[in-house]
Amino acid sequence: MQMTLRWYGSRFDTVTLQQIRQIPGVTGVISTLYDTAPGDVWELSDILALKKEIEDAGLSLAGIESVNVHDAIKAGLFDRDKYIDNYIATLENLGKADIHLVCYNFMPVFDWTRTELARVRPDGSTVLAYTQEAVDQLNPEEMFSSISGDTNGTIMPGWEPERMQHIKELFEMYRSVDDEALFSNLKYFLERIMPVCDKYDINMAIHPDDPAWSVFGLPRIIINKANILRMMKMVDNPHNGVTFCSGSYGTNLENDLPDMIRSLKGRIHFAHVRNLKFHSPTNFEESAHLSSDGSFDMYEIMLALYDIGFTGPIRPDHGRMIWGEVAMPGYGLYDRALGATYLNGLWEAIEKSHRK
Ligand code: CS2
Ligand code: MN
Repeated sequence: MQMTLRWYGSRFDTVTLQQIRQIPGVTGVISTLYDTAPGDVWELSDILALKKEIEDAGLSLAGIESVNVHDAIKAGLFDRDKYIDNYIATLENLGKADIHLVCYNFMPVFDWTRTELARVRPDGSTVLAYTQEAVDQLNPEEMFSSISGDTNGTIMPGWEPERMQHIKELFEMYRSVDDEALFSNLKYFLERIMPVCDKYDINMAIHPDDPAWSVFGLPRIIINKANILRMMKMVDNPHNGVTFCSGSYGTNLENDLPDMIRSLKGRIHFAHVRNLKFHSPTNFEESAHLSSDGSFDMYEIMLALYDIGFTGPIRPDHGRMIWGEVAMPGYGLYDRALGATYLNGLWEAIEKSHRK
């Protein structure tokens, strides 16, 4: 595996490439053109400039997170082909720039949903958290305003203010889209993009829905083993693969994470590894990565990745806010650096204990 960190680009991230370069064992970043909107064609020159900036700092651009999918594609609207053509043009430019990993998601309206961005833990750190009770009391249109005060002045991925202004229309767009329709819209999209992925050897890695159940009555399909295996089968091409995000699949305690990893052998192209601490099955917070700080056995997760021969990029996912850092919630430097170091330690121990 290759240890990486997510980086939003020098104009948007509080963390610098020079800082990332000093985290032992982190050799690359996962980045994006953060100022593009879903449906835009990414220019080759912009991609190459991003790549050069990263390489000049002594790191590699290990993949893109995310190339976001336009809602017309997810909702299966009449004009979806135009947006798929644009997506294909972006993939073509990424392929020309020698980039072979694209993370994306297929969640209607919202990307991940949290109800608190700065829950205070006993040690004084703050973390992202979720309670179903809070969601049940909220009108989806209020969701954004209820958390926007805690973003530390940053733009949260998937929660761009311009997008949130149109939230009513977005909900309207998905009114007749149920799980089956969403599956079939995903199949249509994948079938259209697979030829360009085959041509440039681009691994598409779908990110799970977070939390892994329906929120605000919206359909959600990338939530468990049965559904993800169905998706792998419905477009049976190795380029149709998965971002295995332990913190997202893990929101549903019925998901057996190591078992899911083993069942996806050969199709996991990217891994997000983080821990959650549950107070009840629908009240959880994003704890430190260490097993004992949360509810997951991180050793077993890393061992499962090792067992399937995982060689792709991996990254610590959301970190806590510690040591007075002010950054995009989940994306500060300090706790993600601790997470990367811990995961690297687990990996080293697993590798050495498997030496014949
Ligand atoms: C998130 C998402 O958990 C995560 O990694 O922060 O925003 C994720 O990057 C997207 O859903 C992937 O498209
Ligand atoms: Mn993730």
